[in-house]
Amino acid sequence: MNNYTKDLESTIATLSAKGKGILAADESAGTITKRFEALHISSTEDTRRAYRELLATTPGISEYIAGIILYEETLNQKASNGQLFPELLKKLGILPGIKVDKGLVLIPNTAEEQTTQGLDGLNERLAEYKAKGACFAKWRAVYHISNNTPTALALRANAEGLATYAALCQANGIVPIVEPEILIDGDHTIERCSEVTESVLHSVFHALHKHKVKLEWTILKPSMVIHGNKSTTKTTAEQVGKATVTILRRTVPAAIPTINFLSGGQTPEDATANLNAMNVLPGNPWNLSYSYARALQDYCMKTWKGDAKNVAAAQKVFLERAKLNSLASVGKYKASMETETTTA
Ligand code: 5MM
Repeated sequence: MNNYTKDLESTIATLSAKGKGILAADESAGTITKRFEALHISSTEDTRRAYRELLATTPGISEYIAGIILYEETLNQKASNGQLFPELLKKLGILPGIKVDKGLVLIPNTAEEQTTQGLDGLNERLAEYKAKGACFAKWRAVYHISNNTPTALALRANAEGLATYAALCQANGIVPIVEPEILIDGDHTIERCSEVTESVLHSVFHALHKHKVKLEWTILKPSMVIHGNKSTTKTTAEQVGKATVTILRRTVPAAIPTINFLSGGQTPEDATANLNAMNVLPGNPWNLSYSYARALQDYCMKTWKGDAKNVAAAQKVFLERAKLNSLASVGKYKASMETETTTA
């Protein structure tokens, strides 16, 4: 027990609420600039602020979104009404979170495998983010699938990073989102993805145990078990749902209250259908929900186009997409619910 027990319990209860998920709006300046430029939207501090404000202030969104992961720039920004984002979100019934990793670096002497940096000074940064209102945090580790990767070295380095970060978060009263992302890039089969996901999750939970991370106050944000985006063998939502739940049951303790998936480059419709397919399976001990960035935002950003006159239309598209994912998180989504509004 630490002084922050009440904070951690209250944050995890809010983020695990049935039918709700998390919005990842923590794209670093480089990533959001790439997304904006693809749509001919200029990326400035102000356009990034305006876009994040559009998402946060979507009328009714707190029914489907319990928390938003912010990038540090947004945590320190004021919305157009003069309120700082963390304050604005809390008033809207949404918990503010913060991405705390500092991106990926190559692991020398490997086939371009990567690990995540940002542990130096993290304790101090977490205390500062907590004082600024952040209730939860996110750290992403990345794994590449090939015949020879991920290597044991990459598994160990990334698991240690995730667990060190998670323990520091809890010591500062912040709920950690532990995000081991197995990239969808490649021609691998769903079977190979199953094998890799089992090894990755096993190594992550072993490290969390060694670092005495309290699983009851931890959120897992994994990728789904799915075929590679260049694979010639495609899989159905039912196959993805079953394969993902099979591996989660082998590796993730029931003490984890909620698993919130990343979308990882799947289409918005696939990410929703695949999540639904997991939730129609009986007997899952955890809440299975979403923490999508692209799958929640893609159609919304395309509708907005950087133009203030499109804000209401973009918010409508975002709300509809969030609603469909909320339905999928309780196994009540059907492909026939997709309309032109949800797909813009
Ligand atoms: C928002 O994208 C996050 C990574 O951003 P940077 O590469 O700019 O640091 C990423 O961690 C994201 O939160 C997750 O991958 C989920 O996003 P998707 O688009 O996969 O749902």
